Amino acid sequence: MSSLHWEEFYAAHLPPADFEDNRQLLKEFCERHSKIHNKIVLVTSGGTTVPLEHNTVRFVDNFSAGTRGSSSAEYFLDQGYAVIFMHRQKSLEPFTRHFTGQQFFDMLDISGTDNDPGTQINVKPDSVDVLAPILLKYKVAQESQRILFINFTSVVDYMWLLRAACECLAPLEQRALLYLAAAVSDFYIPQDKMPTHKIQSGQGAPTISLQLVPKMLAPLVSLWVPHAFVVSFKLETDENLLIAKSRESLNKYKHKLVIANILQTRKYRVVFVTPTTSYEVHLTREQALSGLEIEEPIVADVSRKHDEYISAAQGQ
Ligand code: PAZ
Repeated sequence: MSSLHWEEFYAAHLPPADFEDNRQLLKEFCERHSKIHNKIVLVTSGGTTVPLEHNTVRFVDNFSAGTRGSSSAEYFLDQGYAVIFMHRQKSLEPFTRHFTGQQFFDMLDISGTDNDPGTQINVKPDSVDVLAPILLKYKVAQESQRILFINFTSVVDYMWLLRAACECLAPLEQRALLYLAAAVSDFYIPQDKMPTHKIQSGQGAPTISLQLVPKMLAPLVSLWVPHAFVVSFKLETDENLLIAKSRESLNKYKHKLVIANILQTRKYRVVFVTPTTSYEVHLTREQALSGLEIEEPIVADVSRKHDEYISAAQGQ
């Protein structure tokens, strides 16, 4: 199974409909924060889809809920970064992730009836302590324009937005950090091999042939953002492959860090693999029970490494 060269991939696949609007938002965001000498992190989050039809009824998806990316985005804001949060539509988002499903409604009280003009909605007193700190952080991030939300659905949308974000981040050089936590499909159906309309069951069971998505980390590191601090994630299900595959990725793409994780244990254990070392970051049982999220120490460590990288470049 051979894959297209990355340039052929872009030539063969149209950008998403709202691409130009997003590109403009990315450009303005990066220019604004570049002027005031902020560091910017691009956090990618959630899984990409692989549509089976142009008028997409069905698609191949993956497990990612966007927990890693959405929580990390909050910790990067705490560390003083401006954050581009590039996420799968309808996956978890910073701040609102704390109140999914019915949780938010359960925090509210309503008095009066639906046609009573005096109807009041209040946050229950015992929920104020939970909601207030998160709402405050959200307001600060929004009002200071330190977070930009950009969303994607398919793997093709993701690739277009990733390259556009890189083009806008490139002028920041070392101050740009890429934290690529999205679970991006390795396989897809090229647009010219996809049926236009819904696949009909009357025609029998379809044979679906997937092709390899080109590895965008190669042009990203060497051409698009050659001075940025690039962190990729590696997910495996076989512990025996985890470190070897992470090291292979570092050797091949020459970026700064791979954060390796196993599907089942990813919420409390990751391994930092750098060109020279590898070490574990994990939560103890007590830390996990107390509500500490592993993204807090992950982001603290990544930010520290990024600062050292900036200082080293300035000292040259
Ligand atoms: O989104 P989530 O919190 O459920 O999962 C996070 C993750 C496992 C997708 C991420 O940590 C990761 O490893 N991303 C890269 C996956 C890969 O392409 O190897």
